[in-house]
Parts: sequence; structure tokens; C-alpha cells
Amino acid sequence: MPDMTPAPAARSFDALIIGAGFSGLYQLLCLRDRLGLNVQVLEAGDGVGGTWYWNRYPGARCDSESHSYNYTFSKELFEEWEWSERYPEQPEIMRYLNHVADRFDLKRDICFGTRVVAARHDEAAGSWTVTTEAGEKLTAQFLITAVGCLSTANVPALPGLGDFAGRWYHTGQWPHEGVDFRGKRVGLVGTGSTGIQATPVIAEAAAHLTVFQRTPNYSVPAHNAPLTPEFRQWVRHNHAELRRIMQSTPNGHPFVIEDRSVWDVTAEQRQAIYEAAWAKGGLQFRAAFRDLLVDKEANDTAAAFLKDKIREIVKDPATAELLADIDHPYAAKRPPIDSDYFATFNRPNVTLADVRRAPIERITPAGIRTAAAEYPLDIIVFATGFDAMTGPLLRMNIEGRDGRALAEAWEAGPRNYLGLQVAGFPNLFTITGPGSPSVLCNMPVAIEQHVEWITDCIARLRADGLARIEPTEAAMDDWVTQVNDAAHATLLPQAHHSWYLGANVPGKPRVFMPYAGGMARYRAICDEVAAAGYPGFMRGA
Ligand code: NA7
Repeated sequence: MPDMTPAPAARSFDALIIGAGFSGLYQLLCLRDRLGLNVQVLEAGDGVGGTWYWNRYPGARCDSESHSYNYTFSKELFEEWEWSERYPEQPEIMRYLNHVADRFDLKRDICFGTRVVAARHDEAAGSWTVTTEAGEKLTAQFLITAVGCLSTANVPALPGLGDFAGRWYHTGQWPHEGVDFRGKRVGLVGTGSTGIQATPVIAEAAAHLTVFQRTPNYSVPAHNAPLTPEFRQWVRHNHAELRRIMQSTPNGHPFVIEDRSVWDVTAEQRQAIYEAAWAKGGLQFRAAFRDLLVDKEANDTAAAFLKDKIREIVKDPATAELLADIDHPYAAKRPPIDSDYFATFNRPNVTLADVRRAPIERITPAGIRTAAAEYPLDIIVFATGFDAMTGPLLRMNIEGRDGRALAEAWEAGPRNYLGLQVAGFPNLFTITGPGSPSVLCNMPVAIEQHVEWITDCIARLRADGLARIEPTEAAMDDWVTQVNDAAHATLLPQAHHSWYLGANVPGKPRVFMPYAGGMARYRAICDEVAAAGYPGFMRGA
């Protein structure tokens, strides 16, 4: 006999937020405590943290400096939290986000262990219905994705992976209990920021480490170190000034880009400037001159300096040449920073395998076979990145008006207005979506701006007695052009294998996704749109 029990009524909210990382937590705080909305957060993980909840690989550390990798909306929160090191390590970021969640009593409105598998807009009801993996349905007037840009792991579809007799892991889905590398032959695939962070740490523990390098990469030393009490005090006293700098620079970091051209100085002066920037370390290296990202010849001078550093550090000339054989402008891909990455190749238990010239052919039960050799392995670590920016959104099966799938609307690449909203998907907001500065910016700065803009937008709608907002097609077309133009005014699209372009995922449209015009300019554009009463958006009852 069929089950006649009526399906339970969908739980209903003013707003649903998907994700409980930096963005979801702050969005919850703003909508619940500032606007008084009835809000629910749905989070796939069993705790807060978002990207940091999943990325627990050895050496996982943020490349933003710790005093800039936090919320700035609360002076008290900013002043009471003390980071221990120049760059925060994953466990410390988790402690910070848990502290924030507890301090503002956020966890009571978060459903953990709840993965969203579908979201559908109901035009007649003017609401979104979200379906979870467990089959529960929830509805809300507003749907806000806070799913991060780097949360869909990209595991290469290599033949034979299923037959591998050892264990394999992706860095973005790292086991919570950790991985014991002692006495093991480990293969690490990928030399982006993650592979570059993990290599020295795995090399210390493993019997042998083989790094499989497809695209060689620049890297600048991080020079991580414990923070001194004096520095901490300076940060506490300079909260307002730091916030002002972070909000006024293109990348949202707490340093300004030097207002000098590479060509303003002599070759000797330039060398001295690069040496000083190398000694200081970190992402700030690219701020040494204002034209590094717009003038290829200017960039070449930085590239040559960094390649020489690799040759100085790495003792075996053949290995050094392979590592320094970099084919793209410095910082055209996200520039990694490291702790002894290149020096790790001087260890007797570390080998570099060139999989650009001799690609990986298959995984065998015993290890990795390339066109040149077979490498016996016990563990494979895929530091192969993410289906970035659009991946986390598209995998949720979002359907807008008339059941139109977001995947269909974005078939040729992401199209939206201001990186925030998509025509045909009313009341859907995408925090740090494609078309916004997001990954080109220190993330908390980008996140705070988006969350506050969305909060103000919803507050204005309500104050005006309106119920829905979505952009016009014309505004989207214009914004897509602006995003494209901003990218092409820089050297960034020249790195043809960059994940900014979607090039790391086979079949993904090659579209430069983040807005490269700078965070400060982007903020001004968003503020102008809000101040002018939201031109480019349709607001209705
Ligand atoms: P990235 O930067 O996308 O790096 C992934 C690396 O993996 C990169 O070197 C890729 O080479 C390599 N890769 C990917 N697929 C393969 C296959 N099939 N074979 C060999 N090598 C492969 O990801 P990360 O996790 O390092 O960093 C992501 C961001 O997190 C980072 O930029 C920061 O913002 C934080 P490729 O370059 O595609 O040739």
C-alpha cells in the first residue's frame, strides 16, 4: 500500500544562506542581527570554516598576512583576537572562525552536515525551494550562496586511478585524522600554491617524495615567523588605518603598491628593490612596482630575478632548469609564496618529475606511469586545484525562472551583473561570485564588501515595500564586457593554463572569471549603483 503520509511542509525562512565559511557567517550575522530576518544557514561540513574546513593538507596556511585575514566590521572582535604567526595556519583560522561563530551566537542558525543538491525558483510564490541531500525541502524569499570560490575539488580523470593499490587524496578533501607519510613513497601532483606549501612538509615526513610538475611556477619566500608583541600592539592601535588601506588598494591587502615604474630606476636600483622585496617576502613582492602586471617587459625583469633565485637555491642544475622553465608572466597566475619550497629539491629523498614533456599516462596499481618512466608509490596526493568559482555554484543544480538551469545560462561562461546577481534568477545573490574581484583580492575584504552590499540591498527593498530584485540582461552584457576589458588591460590572461580562465578543468569555457579592475574601483562601482537606486536591476513587488 502506498505511503499516504503527507510530505512534511517545507520549512520557510526569509533567507537561506548556503555555506558557513567567512562569507556565510557574516551574512547570517548581518541579516539576522541587523535586519531581524529569519535566516537559516545550510552547511555541508560538520563545522564552520568553509574552504578551511576542507583544506587540511600538510602545510595549509593562508598567504594573506594574519592581521589582514580577519573581519574588520567589529573593532572589538579585531582587537581581542591575537594571531600567533605572520601567516595563519589552517587550525588557527578554524579557531578564529569558531570564535566568531560563538561570540555572535551564530551556530544555532546553522544546519551542519547538510549539503544542498538543488535550488529552484518558484515564480508564483516568489520564493526559492532548496533541497538537501537528505531530501529535506526549505523555502525562502532570498537565496544567498556563500560557497566560496575554491570548494569543488578537481581530481584529474586519470585512467587507472580506481586500480591504485595505495591510498590517494585530494588536498581540498583532506582526511580529518591526517595522513601518515612515514616510511612511504609519496607522489604529489601539482605545483600551484597548495603543492608548493605541501611539498616541504611532506618531504620531511615521507621516505621519498616525487613532485609531478606540469607547469613550473614562481614562488617568493613567505618568511613566516611568530608575531612579536610589539607588532600585535601596533596592529591593535592601527585598526582604522589598516582597514582604510585594505579598502583602498586593488588587492585588499594591508600594503600599498609602489607608485613607481620599473623604468624609473636603473638596473642596479631595480635589483636592490627586488632583493629587498625578496627579503621581506610574501605577496607584497608584486607591489614593488606599479607596472608589473600591465607591462610585459617590466614583468620580465621580475620574472628574470625570480628565475635566478631558483637557480641559486637549487643545487642540481637540471632540476633547477626544470623548476625555472616558467612560461608565463610573474603573478599572471596566482603567485604562490613558500617556506623552503625550492630548497626541498636539494633533499636526497625528493625527485622532480617533468610531466609537461612526459605527461602522466595512467595510474597503475603500483604508482604513476608517465610517458618517460614508472614511479612506484604508496600514496598519491593530488594538489590539482579546483573547479574554481563557477564549480561550487553549478554543482548545486540551481534553476531560475521557468526552470532554466544556471548551468544553461552559463554554458558559455559566467554572466551576471557585478558578480552578484543573474538575470532570470530573482533574489539569488552570489557572494564573491565570478565577475567580482574575489580571488584577486584578500578574501575577507571582498567578502565583507559583498555581504554588506547584499544586506543593504535587501534592507532597501524591504524599506521600499518591494519583494524582488534581479538584473537586466543589458546590465549583465555590459558587466561581462567590463570584466573582460579589465582582465585584458592586465597580463593576467596571458597565463593560458590559469584557473582564473577555467583552463585547469577540461571542457570548461575559457573565460577570465574574476573582475581584475581592482577591489577599490569595484567597491566604488557597487556603491554608486546602490546610491543611484539600483540602475541595471529590476526591483518589483
Ligand atoms: P592550482 O593553482 O589550480 O594548481 C593546481 C596544480 O595542479 C597546477 O600546477 C596544475 O598544473 C596541476 N595539475 C592539475 N591537473 C593536473 C594533471 N592532470 N596533471 C598534472 N598536473 C596537474 O590549485 P592550488 O590548490 O594549488 O591553488 C588554488 C588556490 O588556492 C591558489 O591559487 C590560492 O588562491 C589558494 P597546470 O598549471 O594546470 O598545468
